[in-house]
Amino acid sequence: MQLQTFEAYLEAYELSTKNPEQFWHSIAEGFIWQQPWNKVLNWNFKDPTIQWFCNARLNITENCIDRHLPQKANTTAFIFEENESSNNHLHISYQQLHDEVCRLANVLKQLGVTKGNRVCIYMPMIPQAVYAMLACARIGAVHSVVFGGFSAQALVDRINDSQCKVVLTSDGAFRGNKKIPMKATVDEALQHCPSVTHTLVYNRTGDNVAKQEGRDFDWETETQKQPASCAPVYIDSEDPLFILYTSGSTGKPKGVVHSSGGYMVYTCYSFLNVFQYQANQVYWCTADVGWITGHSYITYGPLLAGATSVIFEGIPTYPNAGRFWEVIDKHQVNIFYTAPTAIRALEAAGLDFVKPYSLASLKVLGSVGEPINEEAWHWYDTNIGKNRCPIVDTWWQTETGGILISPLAGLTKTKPGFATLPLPGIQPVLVNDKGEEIEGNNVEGNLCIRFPWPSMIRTTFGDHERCRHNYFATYTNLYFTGDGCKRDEEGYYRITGRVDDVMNISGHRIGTAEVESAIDEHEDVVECAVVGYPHDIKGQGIYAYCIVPHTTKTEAELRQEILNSVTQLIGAIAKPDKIQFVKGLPKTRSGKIMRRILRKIAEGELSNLGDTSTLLDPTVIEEIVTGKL
Ligand code: 7RM
Repeated sequence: MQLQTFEAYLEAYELSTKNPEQFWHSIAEGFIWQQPWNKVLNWNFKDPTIQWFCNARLNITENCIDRHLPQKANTTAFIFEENESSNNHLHISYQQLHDEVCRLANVLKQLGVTKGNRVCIYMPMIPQAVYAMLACARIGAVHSVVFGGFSAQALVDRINDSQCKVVLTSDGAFRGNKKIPMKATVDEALQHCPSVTHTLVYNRTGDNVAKQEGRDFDWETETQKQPASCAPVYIDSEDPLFILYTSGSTGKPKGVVHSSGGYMVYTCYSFLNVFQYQANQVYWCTADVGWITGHSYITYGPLLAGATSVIFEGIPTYPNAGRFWEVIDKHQVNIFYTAPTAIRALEAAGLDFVKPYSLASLKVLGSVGEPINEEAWHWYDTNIGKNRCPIVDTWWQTETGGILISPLAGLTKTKPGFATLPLPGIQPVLVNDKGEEIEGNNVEGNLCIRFPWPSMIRTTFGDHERCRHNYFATYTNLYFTGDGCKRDEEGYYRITGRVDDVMNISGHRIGTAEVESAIDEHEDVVECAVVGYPHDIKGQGIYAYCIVPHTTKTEAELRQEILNSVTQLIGAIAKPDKIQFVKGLPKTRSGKIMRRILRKIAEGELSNLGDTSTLLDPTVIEEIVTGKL
């Protein structure tokens, strides 16, 4: 399954495009299936219908855990590094992982959860979050992890959309020098979530939290009552494994649905090949389990590969900006996978925070979530990798389930800013706005994928039409990523960023429409428009233009209230960096806001606003430009 040379990659790539079914068939044979498939692939992008390993049955946790027990019962699956550095860090062996997951799965059963039921997971970055995902998968339940930074309202929207029955949470979370309430947020949300019958609350911070008799149960009390074994429930390869909500160009986040069999095969394959994980190495992905990176490359990929990984509860800058480097030395991390925004923030903090650490254990560095600028790439390469660790710039999406375009560490020659080449099985295509394929090298276009891969999105929960419309309708017979992309003279891919109304703030995907509708909730705001603009640390910042014709408040008061509204409706990650009050917005005669112009202004490209002749009232531009923040 693991490619050893660049030539082997080229060979695998060729086979994977000439005969994808044969290619994936032989990779899938490396897993435990309760029942084999009778057809590798059944698909069309018109509906879309995508089925991998048809009619096979499996349980992914058997592949993540049980399969490793004969050899690795005492091998560490996770090293838990707490928010506050301590010497009693926790090593969780594969056997312990097995026992914890089984006990929790038994509790879920007792709470009435059965195959196909949805379970919401709203947890800090602690091992229990991973146990929670696996416990669901153990019994065929579908998990929906909601990032702990989302607000009660965001939780309500996600719980109700997929009708979750149970919520797994904790009293609170440690985050740097702060304690973040979680159960209180869940309580607030559950006033509006009739589908939820029970919660299970893990005691992390020890804070006193309200318990509703009959509804809320204590995690440890309940798990301790259960036996440490639970037979895996076998499900169809195409039965859903999880739902993960992600932002698109409308105000309502969509529930991306991932399957079980295909997702298993691809996350394991991509993990082993991109990072070139070797037995006994220590791997650390700094993502939160609330994002797809946490799902595929903290929980499933590494466990499927039998790896040892670090789970980190803290933040990069607490107690100081040397925290990542301290943890790398402490646990002798070999493979380190993080986001450009973190790299830029730590670069800004200065090299004094890097100097105390040797970083000699590092072998491979990874980047994910947004384009990595060349400067950050070189800083990472020089100061962290000491010019001896390949950097894998991994391009992928919530919808793709796994890494699609990336160097294979040590095999593919890297180039700063380039995600380089597609993994085996991935057929990228660049198209122009008419949907015509742009062939050859040294070209630029919209990035699409021509052929299915095992971990791709199957549907958007409860709304298959939305899935079709969003990803498969823009260009006939292609999956459209929403990203712009260049292919250079040697065929290397460089992702240039979103071409739709999705922003990427510190690697978090946020729709402009979501932020707009949160701002519009303010009673004095009659209309607003939100765009992303370049930000030194975050990659993109949020720029909001608001029309407030009548108000009794000062601008400072209004700004604060708008920020509060966004925090309440979405979460602090979506707070605008800049709010400009304007009299009007640039609109076409048909009333459409011309974001292109607003984006240019926010970017500071004032001399080159493009064609403004179709504007209803060109004078608004002048006012906006004059008032630019
Ligand atoms: C994994 C993840 C997806 C969007 C995607 C891109 C951007 C992600 C890279 C990247 C340039 C990269 N999933 N993106 N990785 N852009 N280079 N290596 O981030 O669903 O949250 O976001 O992120 O725009 O479409 S996501």
